[in-house]
Amino acid sequence: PSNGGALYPRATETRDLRTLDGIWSFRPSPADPEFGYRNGWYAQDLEKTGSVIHMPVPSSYNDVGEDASLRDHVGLVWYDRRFHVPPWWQTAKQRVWVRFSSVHYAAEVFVNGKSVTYHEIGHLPFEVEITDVVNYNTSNLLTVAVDNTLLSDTVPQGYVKQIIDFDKVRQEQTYTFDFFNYAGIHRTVFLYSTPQVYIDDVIVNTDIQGFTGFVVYNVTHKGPTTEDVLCLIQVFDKSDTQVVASNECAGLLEIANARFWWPYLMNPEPGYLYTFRASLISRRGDIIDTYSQKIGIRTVTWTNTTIYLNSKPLYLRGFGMHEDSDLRGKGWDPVLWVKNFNLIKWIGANAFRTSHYPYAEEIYQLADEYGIMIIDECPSGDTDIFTQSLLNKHKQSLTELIRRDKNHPSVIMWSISNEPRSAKQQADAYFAEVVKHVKSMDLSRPVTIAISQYYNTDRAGQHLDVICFNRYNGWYQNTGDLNYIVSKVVEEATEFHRRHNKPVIMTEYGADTVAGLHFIPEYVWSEEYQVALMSEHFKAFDKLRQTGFFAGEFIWNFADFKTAQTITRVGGNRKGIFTRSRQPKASAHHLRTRYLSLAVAD
Ligand code: GCB
Repeated sequence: PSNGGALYPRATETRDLRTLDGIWSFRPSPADPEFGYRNGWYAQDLEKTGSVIHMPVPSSYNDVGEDASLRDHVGLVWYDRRFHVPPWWQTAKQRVWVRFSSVHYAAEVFVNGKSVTYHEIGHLPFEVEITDVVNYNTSNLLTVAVDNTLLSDTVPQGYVKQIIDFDKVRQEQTYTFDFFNYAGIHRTVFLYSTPQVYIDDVIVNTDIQGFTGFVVYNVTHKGPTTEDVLCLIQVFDKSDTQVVASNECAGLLEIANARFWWPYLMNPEPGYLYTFRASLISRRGDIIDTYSQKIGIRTVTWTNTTIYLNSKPLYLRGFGMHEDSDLRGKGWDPVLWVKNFNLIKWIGANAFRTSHYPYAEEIYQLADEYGIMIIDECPSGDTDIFTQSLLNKHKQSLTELIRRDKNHPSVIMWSISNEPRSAKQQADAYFAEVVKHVKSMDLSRPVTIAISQYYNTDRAGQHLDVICFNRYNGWYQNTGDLNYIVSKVVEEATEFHRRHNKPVIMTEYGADTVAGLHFIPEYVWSEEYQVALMSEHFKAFDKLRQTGFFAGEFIWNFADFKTAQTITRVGGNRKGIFTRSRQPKASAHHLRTRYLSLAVAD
């Protein structure tokens, strides 16, 4: 695993950048995982060791073919492509890096036949320096072996069974979460350069007093130095005017009459961002390295009833989402996500949860720009068996998540799990430890779990700052009956607050709905039923809002998404208020009316 600062790769005056996205060669491995290794698939072009298919990067590989065996493949697949490193990178003594923004689930990377890194846990970036193994005068071979197998000690967990069918052996993968276990090189692959001495990390925290914004920062560097390295820190406003500067590599900046980062619709100018530019300077005054990123000045605070942004009480209105779309599965797609954000704004939401894993970094950058708040969830899914090895990986996923997302103003809360079996005895010590780990890295944001166990059996809530809960009244409970919803939702939220004395959010409720299916009176799976079920929840939320401890509502889900095949899903989970192609169901219009009216009250 990488141990660097995980800065998002950017080209600057001192750094170059190119992407390795495009069409790669691809071949699934036979069931024997050693087969490709024994036959040297990592050391020659895949094209030369057998037949290949074309595979787009970034994308999940599952849905681009016509073959169920590719969609349902369990185990290793191999990817490769060639790339050139510009010779001037060598002349300029640049270090050469390759960075994978996400490969699900595990990846071993080879350059010119040499193993250069291994990374486990999807949805998180990893980078490795490859200066010593690349050629400048000829092309280089980049090979990636990807394994989608989920076991009892992977994050998320899954189970694999060996199936013997006459003379054939195959693996069958099952898992407890319902979204499809898409796999492959899911996000952009970057080839980039840095100087020998380079900025490794930038950590920014912000505070507000009156009209003044404070930026507490720390810029760290790596690489051999014979003399002290100085820093030049500059902050620019939106019109590129420098508002403050410093020569300290770590310190406190004060911005008088600062523009603060506000959530969408809470302020006429939400998502105000400054540019924070850090440069390393030699004693002679030369610029050694420069890196820029956007920052927002805002505070997140919380009490036992309320979450505040810039000292204003927050009421979160949004949804759980997925990285999911036709053909590309979980592949990063700017078209999809600009559309998603336009729909989020259209509907008047101010937040979403990155259920149930960290999303592409570009999505957080867009959320920063638009003022959309994020509950940032680590890779998680219904943790069932609490072992030490799982705990270690769970902590590792949070280390990598916080390292990646710590500077985003949009990230206002960490979700350390979705629907763990938190009624189990071991869940208590397990989550105490996970929360302690998060707090050792970041004290500036509250920690939560989307709880599915009932308040009288859950053991994780006591360790959290904010209680989130998921419940499907009128769907999985009392199917087809809307009468219990108001009382059940009010009771559950009230009891969670009474026991823990913390703000409470409903992070999931909803009903599967086939777009175009209509029934009067409302009947399960119809658009009318989804709307009616929402109306009952709205009544409950309005009652709860008067209690003072209820901090938000998130419908499940933003859009329909793919699941494993079961008889409870029609082509996937249909709880979206948008279809998978992002067209509104009646529920989207219904939600819009509510969210826009809530926005007026902000
Ligand atoms: C849940 C899970 C979510 C599922 C949802 C459902 O509780 O958190 O991942 O998709 O229920 O629709 O069953």
